[in-house]
Amino acid sequence: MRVLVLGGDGYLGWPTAMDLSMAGHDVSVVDNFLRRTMLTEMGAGSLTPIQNLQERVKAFHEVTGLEIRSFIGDLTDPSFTDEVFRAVMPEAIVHYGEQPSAPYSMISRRHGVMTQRNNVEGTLNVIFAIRDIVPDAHLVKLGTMGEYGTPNIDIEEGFIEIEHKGRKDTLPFPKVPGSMYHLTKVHDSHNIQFASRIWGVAATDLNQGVVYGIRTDETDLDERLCTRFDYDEVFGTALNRFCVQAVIGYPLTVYGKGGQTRGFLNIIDTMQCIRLAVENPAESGEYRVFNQFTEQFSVRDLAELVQRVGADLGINVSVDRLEDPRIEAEEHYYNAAHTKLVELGLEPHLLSDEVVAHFIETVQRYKDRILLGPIAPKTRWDSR
Ligand code: NAD
Ligand code: USQ
Repeated sequence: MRVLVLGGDGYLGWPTAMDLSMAGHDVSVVDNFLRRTMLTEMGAGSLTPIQNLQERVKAFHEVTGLEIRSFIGDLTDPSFTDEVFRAVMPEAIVHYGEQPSAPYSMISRRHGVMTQRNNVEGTLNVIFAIRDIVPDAHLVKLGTMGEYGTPNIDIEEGFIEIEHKGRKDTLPFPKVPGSMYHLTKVHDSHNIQFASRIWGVAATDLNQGVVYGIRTDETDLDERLCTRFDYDEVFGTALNRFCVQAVIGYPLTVYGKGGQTRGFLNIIDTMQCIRLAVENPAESGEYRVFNQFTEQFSVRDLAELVQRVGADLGINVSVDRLEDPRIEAEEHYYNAAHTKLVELGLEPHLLSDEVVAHFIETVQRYKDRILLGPIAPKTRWDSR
């Protein structure tokens, strides 16, 4: 299948492009290097020594003999987006190409507006390009579990059956997102569902949980193929940060009470989920939603796990309870359905002491590259 991976230079996009290519698909990627630019703005950088996109594509060809085409440009530019769609004529589009950080979107008014424009406008251009150029293509869009927030009821997969004043309907599950970034994913979901309803676009909205991990089958082939790995307060995610902190003896940064519970998945399972979604497409006019995570943990659970595994490895890990820089529930009910990808064939790689030990050992290889400055949380939800 001809697959276009938008955001193909990113943490998840680059390994996905390689994974789909190895699975026999004809892969092209698009990126404007926004992620690299934002890390420079934050004075931070990837733990892993990543190559530029051109070098990655060249190294992948040398190692596997396979070609990945690359297009450099901005999805918020409609003529660039249309040009890429006409050049590739994709049958499936995997859309990762957005600003993915909740803290970044909360730094200032400028960062919030930029995030909303980048994500919502880019996705609108993708929707219109599908409508006008490849109307039979399947859009696989990365959304987030954070669209739902933390309601005091079970979270369903996209839709909920409601009985109201004696009448029943199945409607989109209520959304209560926690940042300007998470809001963009809600706006995207509405726009994509509209495109399915009105123009018949086939779409899969993947409400993904927090991803952890650094290695996939393809990144292991050659060090030049490694993916980026961020651990700073703005772009690093919880477990990834905790493993880096453990390695350098920095007390784990648990925000508030640490009862914040989220869905998590290994980067290896992100690859599996995308392949399953691409190879089992939605029907024309269908808008389906999968909750993409394999298990749920509180931030406190994760810190305790890293502390225990650290002790087994002879590392003394301490845990710091910091004032929560975000405005969020620090203890709450959380029970989210996640069966649809398993029904399609997902075989989860669950978190265990061995997985964390292996993860910490991989981080140790790059210990000398860790910068201390960007680790402590500075971005506050209540800043002006
Ligand atoms: P990332 O920032 O590494 O990847 C996104 C890529 O898209 C970057 O390379 C960036 O340069 C590119 N991009 C952004 N805006 C663009 C534009 N306007 N035009 C062209 N390219 C653009 O982020 P990631 O962690 O790999 O996340 C990928 C996607 O998955 C995001 O949409 C994110 O919201 C979603 N997601 C990530 C996680 C996670 O834990 N990493 C969890 C749930 C959902
Ligand atoms: N947290 C800490 N300490 C830290 C970092 C985070 O306690 O050092 C807490 C946060 O307060 C939050 C939770 O851990 O309650 C998750 O935060 P995170 O930074 O790991 O993840 P989040 O901001 O939710 O965003 C990440 C990705 C985003 C994706 C989202 C999935 O960056 O792209 O959409 O995970 S979800 O959380 O399901 O919305």
